[in-house]
Amino acid sequence: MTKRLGVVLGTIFAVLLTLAVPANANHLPDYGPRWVSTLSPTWHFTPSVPSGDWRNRIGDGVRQWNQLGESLQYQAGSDMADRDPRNSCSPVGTITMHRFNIDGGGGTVGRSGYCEYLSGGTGRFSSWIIFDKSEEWCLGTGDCYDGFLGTGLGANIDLWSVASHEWGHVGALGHYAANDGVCADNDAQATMCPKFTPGSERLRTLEPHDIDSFRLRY
Ligand SMILES: [Ca+2]
Ligand SMILES: [Ca+2]
Ligand SMILES: [Zn+2]
Repeated sequence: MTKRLGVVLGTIFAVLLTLAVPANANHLPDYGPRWVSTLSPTWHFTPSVPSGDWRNRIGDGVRQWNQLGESLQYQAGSDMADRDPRNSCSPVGTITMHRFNIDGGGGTVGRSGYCEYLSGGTGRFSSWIIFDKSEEWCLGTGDCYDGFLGTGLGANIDLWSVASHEWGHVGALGHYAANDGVCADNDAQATMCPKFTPGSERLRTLEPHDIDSFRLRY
């Protein structure tokens, strides 16, 4: 079977939102092909992801989607060798977790991508998530420091939030527009908004628009 690397578009930026313009919320656009041939893909850490809080928060992220009870259910698998997933596809039906520098502190904090079938199957072939090792990650489940990045200011990029968001991309969900009403920086901010405020924990749990969009697909 043949396959190809998807375009890398799944990026979440950690910057303060500007004034959000209320708008009618829309269902999310696709981010690459949906899972079709494999609705029980397995996900795998690589040695680049430390044990403990790192792995627990990534697990918290995938749980948000699994607990919706739809046909797509991610299954935990054993560790796989690390590599740069942007250069080659992992085996069919697998999703790999990576942690390395993307662009230094700030800017992009996480990224997701995929491979898709070109023949011998339909839809998404495999997928991956990279977390930027250079961020001041907040690894717990409580309140993260509210403030901008800076030396000694404290950890303000919420790993659980970023994990929930990137897992949405693994499920082929794209972004809302930054000025969509569901992306206002408040307690109802949707997980699949493209930006969030450092120190915010608002993307951890899914909002109705995220849920509806996932259910439309699976
Ligand atoms: Ca970064
Ligand atoms: Ca906070
Ligand atoms: Zn994103």
